[in-house]
Amino acid sequence: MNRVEFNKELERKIKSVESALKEYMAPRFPEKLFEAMGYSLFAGGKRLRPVLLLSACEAVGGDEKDGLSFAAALEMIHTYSLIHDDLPAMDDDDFRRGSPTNHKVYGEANAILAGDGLLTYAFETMLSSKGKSERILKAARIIAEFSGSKGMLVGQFVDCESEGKKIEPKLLNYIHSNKTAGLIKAALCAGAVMGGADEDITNGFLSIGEDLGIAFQIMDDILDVTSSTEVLGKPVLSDEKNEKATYVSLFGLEKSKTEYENYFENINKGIDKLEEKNVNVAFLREYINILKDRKK
Ligand code: GRG
Repeated sequence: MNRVEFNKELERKIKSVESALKEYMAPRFPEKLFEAMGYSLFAGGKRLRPVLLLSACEAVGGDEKDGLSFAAALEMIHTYSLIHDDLPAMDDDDFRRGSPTNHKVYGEANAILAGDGLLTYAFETMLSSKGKSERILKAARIIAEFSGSKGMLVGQFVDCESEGKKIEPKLLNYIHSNKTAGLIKAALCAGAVMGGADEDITNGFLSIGEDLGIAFQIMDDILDVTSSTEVLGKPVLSDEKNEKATYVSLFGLEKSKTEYENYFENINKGIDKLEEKNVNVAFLREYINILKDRKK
């Protein structure tokens, strides 16, 4: 797949996700609640998790329509997590995706409800999908676990509990293997399941998701100290403000960059293994390696 074909395909996938989200989020009563949910959902996210989900689904021979409602639902869950993470009780941030945070516009109570609304609506969306019910139930369960009791929620909890404390690298990895990698693993595994992958192939995606999630967090920590508010669309140096241990604060900038490279070496080995098992990894490989150079 050359760069022109890749760009065209990426654009097409993002457009599909945008129109699915627009359809699901058509205004309804109470309008203000759906407006608050849509405000953050359509604030300009990269749509990373939906694109990963669709790529995994197609890589194992599935069709885009098999994964689309799950891709949209996962973006709803991701957006809920950002709305709640920005609340005064958590990171207390004023800007996200280049705009004022949800609670700054709609007030704290409505922002909590908008997040709750996106989370519950995500499950309504997944479980209303058309397709093979066995796959739908399995993929919805994967997303439930990685968003909650075996993923993001647990990581966020331990992260909040660790604020202001000196933590060991092992705990930092535990936090991000759950918090940030949770939804990335959910994207790849649920996409694979919706595309009809067996256990062995799904586990291959799981291991790529684990490494990609941690690498994604390492870059987030690097950008927090090296980028600017204008580029990121959110405040920089926020980890220091919140007294959060990060890869950079624990290992320094240079070692964090080396670790980042190591994770990508592993990710590419994981992709090679899937390719050997006849998974069509062409788009996924290109996408993941473009993500490596992300600036925001
Ligand atoms: C509230 C249960 C709960 C969890 C919140 C994910 C999270 C947990 C908090 C966000 C903190 C953070 C900035 C983590 C770094 C990784 C991350 C999730 C970055 C944002 O994701 P992107 O870069 O954002 O995909 P866009 O805006 O492009 O969607």
